[in-house]
Amino acid sequence: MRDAVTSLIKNYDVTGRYLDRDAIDTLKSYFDSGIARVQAAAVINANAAAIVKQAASRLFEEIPELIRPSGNAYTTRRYAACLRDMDYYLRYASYALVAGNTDVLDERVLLGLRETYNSLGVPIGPTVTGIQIMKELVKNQVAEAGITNTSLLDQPFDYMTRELAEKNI
Ligand SMILES: CCC1=C(C)/C(=C/C2=NC(=C\c3[nH]c(/C=C4\NC(=O)[C@H](C)[C@H]4CC)c(C)c3CCC(=O)O)/C(CCC(=O)O)=C2C)NC1=O
Repeated sequence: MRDAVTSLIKNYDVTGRYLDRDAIDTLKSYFDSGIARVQAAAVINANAAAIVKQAASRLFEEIPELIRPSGNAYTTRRYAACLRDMDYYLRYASYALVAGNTDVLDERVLLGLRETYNSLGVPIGPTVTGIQIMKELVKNQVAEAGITNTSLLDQPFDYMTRELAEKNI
């Protein structure tokens, strides 16, 4: 599992280079955004349960078929599995946000996920919608907490949706 710093060092070490201008710029921008990343992670932590609950109810409002008898989130067990999955996406997004790197998402979340979803008939499109709804809710809450740099939040959520959606083709 890597973060912005360790992945940069690895790239330079492979070719035995000192940290050049580009490396310094990358590091500087990571450290400059560090406080905002940590503050946003704290907002997520303080509101995680509410964010998941709100995002799920918006998702089921937008796509009510999911919780109808033929839907994948129908039955209490599957409904709970769906909310648990959303909670996973939110929690790992907060890790990737602090790390400034999506490696943790590849390693812990996305590896083999699509195959699992396909074999269980969990629909990818609505999952992507659920992740995007959480991103919006988080960005709003983070902005309300006075953190202006909310675009930092795009990367982890967009990465998960891109990886899930793209490979579904
Ligand atoms: C930390 C990394 C991690 C992830 C991401 C993960 C996902 C994950 N979701 C699963 C199931 C599931 N996932 C869903 C999710 C949904 N159904 C819908 O219609 C919605 C679109 C969506 C919620 C947004 C459902 C309903 C199941 C149960 C499916 C079944 O058993 O039939 C399963 C199968 C095993 C199980 O039920 O626990 C896995 C492995 N597990 C992990 O360890």
